[in-house]
Amino acid sequence: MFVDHIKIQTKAGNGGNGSASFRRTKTDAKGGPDGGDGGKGGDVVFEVDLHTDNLKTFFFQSHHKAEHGKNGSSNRKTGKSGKSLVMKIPQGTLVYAGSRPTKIVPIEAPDWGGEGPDESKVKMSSGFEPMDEEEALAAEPLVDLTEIGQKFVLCKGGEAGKGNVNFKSATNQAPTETIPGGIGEEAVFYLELRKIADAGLVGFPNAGKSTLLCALSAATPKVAAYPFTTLKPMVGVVDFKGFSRATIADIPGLIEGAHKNVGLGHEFLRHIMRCRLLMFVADMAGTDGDDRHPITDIQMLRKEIKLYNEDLAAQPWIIIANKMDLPESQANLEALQPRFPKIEVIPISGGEETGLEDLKKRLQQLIGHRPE
Ligand SMILES: Nc1nc2c(ncn2[C@@H]2O[C@H](COP(=O)(O)OP(=O)(O)O)[C@@H](O)[C@H]2O)c(=O)[nH]1
Ligand SMILES: [Mg+2]
Repeated sequence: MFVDHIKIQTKAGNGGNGSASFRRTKTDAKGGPDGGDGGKGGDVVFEVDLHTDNLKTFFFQSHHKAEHGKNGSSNRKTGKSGKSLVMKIPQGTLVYAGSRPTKIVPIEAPDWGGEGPDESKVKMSSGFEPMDEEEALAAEPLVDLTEIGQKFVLCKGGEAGKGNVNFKSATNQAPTETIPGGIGEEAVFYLELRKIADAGLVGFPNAGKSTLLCALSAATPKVAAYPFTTLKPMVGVVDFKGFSRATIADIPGLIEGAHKNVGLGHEFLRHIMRCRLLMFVADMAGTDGDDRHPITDIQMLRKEIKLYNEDLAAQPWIIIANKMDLPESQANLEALQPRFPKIEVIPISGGEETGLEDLKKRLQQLIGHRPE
């Protein structure tokens, strides 16, 4: 399963309460205040991870909480801070606010006991007011997470409470005053994985990918600036009849052994996942060497993709049978289709620009959409 957008709800830990306590020993029956501070609540944090390529973990669990801080105790003992929850997310994740904060008003309830404020005893609004998806996505994202290791705090943990030891003064030797721990933030977010294009071209070098992309695109394909990749995808916009279009990416780098991360293999595969449709371009004449044949070319490419990731292998794909202007191509086409009986094969010549109208019609049905 490949998940590229999802809604999540997160809650940071509450701060632990400060303690109200007085030193009591055999020799000192009326000791001063010794109530320690609470611990800080844990944050909820995103961290960009090289080995995470989609948002599927959030599909199975949409609510995420960090730990509460522990309460302070006598003997000036500070409560332990709550552990932050660090969640791994893929490069190119856009984070949108999905809620607005509302005011949290804790009532006075110093004796919460246990760990952190007991929310049933805290009078507060829910702390956030959810937005609907349309409203959330219309706004600018909060952050575009592009660097491996980059972190982003989604919800800040509550402040640590203060024990009565802090409130001793010349005029008050026995303060009972404490500050309860702060409430950890809670919020909703929409996550979206940046898509490179609607369709991605996959093929061996010289299969004719660049030529095809130029022939299909209204304007010359542009090198897309994707801060999260060292590959330089060329992205072209294909205009269809009516008010509809699609983007197609030519991402260089897929070679045999890509799943073992030879060359830029992994990087290629990670990014090709972000296309809705994979277009396998085959040189039907097998012009690129004596031992090359379009059937084995496609089989090898499919194998690379399967070995890398089953999710990627399950994504929709078609075969573009290219270079049909060359004499050997027709016989190879007749042999190819029965080998992939469930897969649509579209014969074209990118060089001669034949078959492109039929290809465009199919692409419109498969990936056409209104301009954004
Ligand atoms: N005969 C023929 N040659 C083509 C066709 N499409 C591309 N070529 C040639 O094949 C070579 C490789 O094309 P290119 O688009 O650079 O392939 P890429 O490496 O997959 O991007 C070039 O010499 C093209 O002129 C085609 O439909 N017919
Ligand atoms: Mg090329």
